[in-house]
Amino acid sequence: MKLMLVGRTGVGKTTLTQRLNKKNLEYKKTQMVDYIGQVIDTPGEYVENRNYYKALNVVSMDAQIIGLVQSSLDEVSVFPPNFSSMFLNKKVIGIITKVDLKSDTKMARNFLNLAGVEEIIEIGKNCEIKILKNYIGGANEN
Ligand SMILES: Nc1nc2c(ncn2[C@@H]2O[C@H](COP(=O)(O)OP(=O)(O)O)[C@@H](O)[C@H]2O)c(=O)[nH]1
Ligand SMILES: [Mg+2]
Repeated sequence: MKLMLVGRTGVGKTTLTQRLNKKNLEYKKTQMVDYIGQVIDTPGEYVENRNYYKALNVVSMDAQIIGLVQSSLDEVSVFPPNFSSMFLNKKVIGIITKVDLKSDTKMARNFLNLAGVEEIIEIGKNCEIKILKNYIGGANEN
């Protein structure tokens, strides 16, 4: 299954993409949509600027799971209420990053629930990402 990551610049989408692909964590700002293995890493601009929502929607066609990525540190959210409804027939999950820096994820959970995610997964620098690996690796359908 393919997982598309959506979230503002700096939340940790590329870091997670590289971890899921066991790549070296060399820093790289995503300028375009990156297809790396089963992960689609999208630029922050796609969700920061509503003019790009259409592009996000087109790219989402290749994915079965959409991960809305929110940092536990952020006190604002780029996701409007019910943002998940824009992805028809997709499993939309929330991913909270940087829980190693701030373990209180109440605010991030609230933002993601408002956006309409089905489920929330918390990750941090040294924590396991097995659940996400299972999602994309699981049945290995395409
Ligand atoms: N402490 C901590 N730092 C993280 C985590 N995820 C990403 N970062 C850092 O956040 C910064 C931005 O990450 P990046 O993956 O480039 O974000 P992107 O713009 O969403 O692709 C980098 O310095 C990462 O090392 C995390 O879970 N914990
Ligand atoms: Mg990036």
